[in-house]
Amino acid sequence: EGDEDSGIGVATKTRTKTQRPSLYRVLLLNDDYTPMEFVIAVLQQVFHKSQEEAVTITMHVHNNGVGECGVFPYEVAETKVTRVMDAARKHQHPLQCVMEKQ
Ligand code: NFA
Repeated sequence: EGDEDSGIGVATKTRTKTQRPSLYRVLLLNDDYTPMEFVIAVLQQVFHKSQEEAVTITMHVHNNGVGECGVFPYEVAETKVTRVMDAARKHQHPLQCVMEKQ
């Protein structure tokens, strides 16, 4: 007659907290001078938007002052902001693109 198992044990499994990458919202800001067609082209080329999506976002920014182009991990967001700002500078448009932690 052996001793009975008490049924009480010590949990030993390590539960590692999953590390999810921080996400950043990339935003376009309205201004009075950047041509609509330039903004539409940037949204298609940098953010892989369709013509229809690009027009919708451009009109949203135009009407509301700001609009979202997408949500990305930090380095991807940073690269897209740089591409937009480089294109705007090259064409001497005042278009501003920023990122913010989601
Ligand atoms: N407001 C600009 C214009 O009337 C168009 C624009 C849209 C600029 C979105 C910047 C962002 N030409």
